Order: sequence, then C-alpha cells, then structure tokens
Amino acid sequence: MAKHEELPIPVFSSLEPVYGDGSQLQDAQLRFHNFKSKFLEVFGRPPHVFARSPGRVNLIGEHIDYEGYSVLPMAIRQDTIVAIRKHDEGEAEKVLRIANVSAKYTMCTYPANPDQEINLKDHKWGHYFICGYKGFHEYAKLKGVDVGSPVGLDVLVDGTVPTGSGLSSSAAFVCSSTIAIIAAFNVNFPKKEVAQFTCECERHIGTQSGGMDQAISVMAKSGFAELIDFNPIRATDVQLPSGGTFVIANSLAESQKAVTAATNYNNRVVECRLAAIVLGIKLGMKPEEAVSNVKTLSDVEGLCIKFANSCGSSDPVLTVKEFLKEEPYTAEEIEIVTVEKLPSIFRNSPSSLDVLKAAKHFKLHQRASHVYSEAKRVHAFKDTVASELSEEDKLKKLGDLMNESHYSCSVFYECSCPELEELVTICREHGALGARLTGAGWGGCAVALVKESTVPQFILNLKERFYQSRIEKGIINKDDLGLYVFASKPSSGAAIFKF
Ligand code: NG1
Ligand code: MG
Repeated sequence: MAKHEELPIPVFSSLEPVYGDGSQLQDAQLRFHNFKSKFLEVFGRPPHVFARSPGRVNLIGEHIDYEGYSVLPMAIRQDTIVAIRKHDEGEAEKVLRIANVSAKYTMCTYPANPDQEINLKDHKWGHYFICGYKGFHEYAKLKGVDVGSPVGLDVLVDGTVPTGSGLSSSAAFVCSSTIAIIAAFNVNFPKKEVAQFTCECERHIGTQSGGMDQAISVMAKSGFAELIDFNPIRATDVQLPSGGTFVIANSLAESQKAVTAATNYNNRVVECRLAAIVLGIKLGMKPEEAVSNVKTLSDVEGLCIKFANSCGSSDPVLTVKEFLKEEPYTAEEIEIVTVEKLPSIFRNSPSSLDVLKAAKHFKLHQRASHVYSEAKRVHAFKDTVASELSEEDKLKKLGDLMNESHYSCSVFYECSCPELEELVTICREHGALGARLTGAGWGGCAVALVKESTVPQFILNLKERFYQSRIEKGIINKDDLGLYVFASKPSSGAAIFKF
C-alpha cells in the first residue's frame, strides 16, 4: 500500500468524509449551499469544483521548521474553502477574479499571467491566491504537465481560520487555493509534493517560512496529530493520550506577519543562519565554506554534538554556550568571523537585506539555544506519547514540555507579547497542565493542555479572567466568544469536492 503522503489529494463527492456525520456536517452543508449561491450571484455561473484546507495548532516545535527540525502540529476544524471556475480557452477576458464571502475583503483581480510578480509593497489579501497560482504553474512546468495557455479563473473564498492568530490562516488559504487550481486544471499530485511546493510558493509573500503549516494542512489525518519531518517531508501519526484536550485561546493581539516580517519572523531566520555560520566556523569550517554551505542550524548540529560529546554531553546547547557570546552581536563583530560583509552573504535574498537594514544587533546565542532545545522537546513529546507511562503521567510530562517550550519562545526567541504572557499565566493558574504560545507568536493564540473532564470549567474561567474585560471595553462581542476560545480535536487534511 502506498504511504499516506504519497497518495494524491483525495477527491470526494460528498462532505461526510471530511465533516463527519454530526452537527459539523449540518453546518458544512449549509455553508457550502450558501457558498454556491454566492458564487452564482457574484460570477453569474456555477463553480466547477471546490477545495478545502484546514488551519492548524502547533503543539510543540516552534520556529524550528525553517531550521530543518521536526515539528508536531495538528489540524483544526476551522478551514478555508475555495470554489473555482476555469474559463474556456476561447473566452476573451484572461483575468483572475478573486472574491470573498466576507465583505471585509473586496474582490481582487490579477492578470492570468503566471509569471507576474507579486507587489509586496502593496499588500492585498488576494496575493495569497497568486502564491498558489504561481506555485502551481512552476510545479506543473517542472513535472512536464501541459496546462495550456493562460485562461481566466473565477474564484470565491470563505475562511473560518481567524487571521493573524497563529493558527495558519495563510497556509489554509494558500493550500486550498492551490488545490482548487490543481482540480480546475484536472490534475493531481501526491500530498507530500503539494506540501513541498505550497511551502515554497507561500514564500512569494515575502516571509521565509518553513514547511510546517502547509505540510499539516495537506497531510493531516482525522484523530491524529502529526510529527512532521523535513527534507524529505514526511508525516507520522501521533495518537494523543486520552483524557487530555487541547484548548486554543486567542490573545486578541493580531500578528501581521507579512507586514512585520523584517523585524520579527524574517529577522529570526537571518539570526539563525548567522548563528549557524558562526558556529560552523568556530567548530573548524573555513569561513568561505561555512558561508556558502551552511544554511540552517541543523546543518551544523553534527559538529555541535561532536564538540558536546567531547565534554561528556550530547546537548548542542552546550556548544552554543561555549562558542556564542550572550551579548548581542553587532554586524561588524560577525563580519570579523565570517570574513565577508553581511549584505554580501545575503545578496540573493531581498527580504534578508530588509532585515539587515532594520536590525541593530543579532542575538545569536539566544536564538540558537532556543532552536536546539526546542528540537529536543519535540522528540521528548513524541517519545512521551509512545512511552509506557500512565496516561496521567504522560499528560503531566507533555504539559511540562509545553511550558518549557513557551519559556524558551518567550525568553530566548522573544516572539511572545504581553497579551500572550497574560493568557498563558491565566491558563496555568486555572489548571492547565501546560500552556504555550502557538504559531509564529508576537500575538495570536495560546494552546493549553487541559484534563478533558475540566474543559468546560477551564473555558469559563478564561472567559471570566481574560475575555470579560475585553468584552466590557468593546474589543470583542460577547456572542463571538466561541470564536476566540475553544477545545480542538485533530481534524482531517486538504480535500477536493466535486458535487
Ligand atoms: P504562522 O503561525 O502561520 O505565522 C509561522 C510559519 C511556520 C513556522 C511558525 C513558527 C508561515 C506560513 N508559517 O506560522 O512555518 O515557522 O511560524 O513555528 O510562515
Ligand atoms: Mg501563516
């Protein structure tokens, strides 16, 4: 039997395989019914095909996917659905019209040329669709699939993953768009290939993302979290211990990653690369060799471990302690080690050059310590789940690992924010076994591991302690609380619907 990730994106003729047979199905039926009507209303003709892709909550393994390390997310039920109609070759108007059911997002139009550049200076919501559009064409070309000359597309989008919340609304949108395009062109690819090229194409938006979000959105299986490995992409099912539930709570601080990339997300990617190069050189590589070959901290882990072993440890954090100073580095200090100017090292990456312009200094020690220790926590999490411990002890250990992960994100990676700190503290004060920020951070959601039997009371406590004051200040509406704090079970991955 082919491995799960080698199978193509599943094509269903009904909603049940994805939305089950309970109240979720009823909601989905109504949603798709309204969605079709809306499409007809906007474009005057019905769609050919639909695609969906879910958001995710990352349980552990933050900011390490782009360093080549495994992560452990699960898909959530909130998703993006896309309806699409491909024009005939004869139709005159060769434009992509992208509409949204939410009035917040006005229709975007783009030329049908797949080689168009995305204008990053003018950020539009439709840009995420164009990422998928470009990515599909690039990949089809690579695979020798003839997709004909460019034609127009009518597209309608409906997303239920809250944006800027660390639950990966962007990947849900990019993946569902890409898969709708795949289906409209009547082709299909193995899931792991779709996961890989959607990750690459989301980078057209200007963030130097790792591949976690697209991988889980495309490859998730209902009922399981997944351990995602990279190079090559692989997903291994992780059955979470019974008796524990993950509660997701939104800090209500929105993180606009595409807009803040130079100082936040991409900044950390650059710091990690510099830490890796400096470590490589300190551990014996020639500067020019390190600059051209070392891309990630995982590239020099072997050298770090070798050094740590010679000190009687297997922990690369020990090597970081030895070779990277705790005080922030200036560009000049790093350049003495690399023997090459930083703008020259990053000359092929415009978004990294933006980082260099914005950065005053570089915290190499802290960032590398986080990455190496977080990579270990992911494996400890997976090993705990598979261990012989009692369910109770497992949950406790998993909670501890989540707390340690949060500490490292907050103190060493500095990707938390005051609202997340408040929320995580409240979660712990009200019985969470562990709580941490999830996703990129700088806002967005926290995830808490809670004993199943105490979930309703836990959510009530969060409402009282965290959300009530926000309701009183008019920041959120009381009736919308369920959108901001909810328990989540592992949901299924991307799918195509042909009805
Ligand atoms: P979100 O939470 O979607 O901003 C990002 C990256 C991930 C990963 C996490 C941090 C994208 C599409 N996703 O997610 O690859 O690096 O941050 O662990 O940029
Ligand atoms: Mg995102």
